[in-house]
Amino acid sequence: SAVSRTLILVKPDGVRRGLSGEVLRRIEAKGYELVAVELKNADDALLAAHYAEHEGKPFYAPLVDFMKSGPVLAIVAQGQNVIPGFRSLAGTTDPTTAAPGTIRGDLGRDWGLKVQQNLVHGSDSDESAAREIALWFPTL
Ligand code: DAT
Ligand code: MG
Repeated sequence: SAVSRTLILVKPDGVRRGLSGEVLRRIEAKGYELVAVELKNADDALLAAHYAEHEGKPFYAPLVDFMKSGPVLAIVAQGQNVIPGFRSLAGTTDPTTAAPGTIRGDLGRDWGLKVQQNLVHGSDSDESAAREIALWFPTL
């Protein structure tokens, strides 16, 4: 299989809690290569495009508001099977039940808020990765 790239975000909760380095450490410890890393303040247009698949869902508006609540660390990582590989490192969506050993399982929890603040995003397919990398890193 070919080397691929994925778009990873340390969400505002992760940046606020000082976990950017811990997420980068886990990506690198797994053996993935960092291609681009940049702290960004996402705007409505970027987030509407990034989360287009979720438009209309009840958590969509609070999710976009949360993603604008502070800076996001945007990362492009590269390696064999990095797309499913990073999803595996991240753990399942709900941090309460994400497996121990994963980023969300070890470091995330339910804070009783309107949206799941689960520390990281990772692209879920080749198509999503290409689309999301173009959105977050248009010059890459
Ligand atoms: P993932 O981030 O695991 O790919 P997703 O793409 O289904 O999950 O959803 C995007 C984000 O939206 C997710 O990271 C947290 C939030 N979210 C998803 N489902 C939710 C729900 N039922 N209630 C609140 N927030 C939710
Ligand atoms: Mg997703």
